[in-house]
Amino acid sequence: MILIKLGGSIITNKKRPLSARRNSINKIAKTLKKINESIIIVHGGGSFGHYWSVKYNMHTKPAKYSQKGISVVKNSMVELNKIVLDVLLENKLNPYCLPPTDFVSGNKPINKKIKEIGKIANTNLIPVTFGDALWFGQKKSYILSGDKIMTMLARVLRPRLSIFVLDVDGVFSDLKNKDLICSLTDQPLSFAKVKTDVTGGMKRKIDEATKISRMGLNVFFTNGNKPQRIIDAVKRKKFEGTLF
Ligand code: IP8
Repeated sequence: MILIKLGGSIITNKKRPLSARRNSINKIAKTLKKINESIIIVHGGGSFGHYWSVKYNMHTKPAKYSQKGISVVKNSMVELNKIVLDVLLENKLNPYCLPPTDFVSGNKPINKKIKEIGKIANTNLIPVTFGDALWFGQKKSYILSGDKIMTMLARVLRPRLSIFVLDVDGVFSDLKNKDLICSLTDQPLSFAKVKTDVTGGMKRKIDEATKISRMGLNVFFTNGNKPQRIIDAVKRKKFEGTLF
């Protein structure tokens, strides 16, 4: 089983609110068609969910955010999800839409439901889920990142490979020179102060990827603008990106 996170920066244009990168999604879908293993897809919010989360000042910490905000963020994620599902269908893949409310209660994963997702993936359907605004209980809500969903799913399903598909080649040791770290071992990293999105950008991804790799599982960051790299990694040909 291959677990794939399509980052918001690769499936949307983060510089333009509410604009999907249909071409990129299409190219990635064509690539996924070449994988002969069960796949689960998680996608991020990009210029849909993040745009509205910022407008309504909503974050990953459960709090009493605007009710309107919850609705609007959720609605935008459904819209983006529909675009992803449509492109997958156009490419004759069989997406099976699963909003995170299907397997998360409050902020706790429901393991029985996650096991079911594994079974669905084994029947030639591709479960597709996404980061979302979720009800937490006691009038609180929060933004659940797709990166966190990756960890929830990996813990129960133990995929052979978890791939984070990004808009950059992988993790850079130096942002200016773009020095790519090809292999990350368990060493503490320090982060440059860069502007991130509401769920924490690259740092969040690295945190979640580290958690998954500590479960004894392989995690790989790669550039979705070069989708062949996804296939090369899946087919164990070569890893062009950052391997955890
Ligand atoms: O882009 C966050 O998911 P992420 C989704 O995977 C929203 O962090 C609603 C902002």
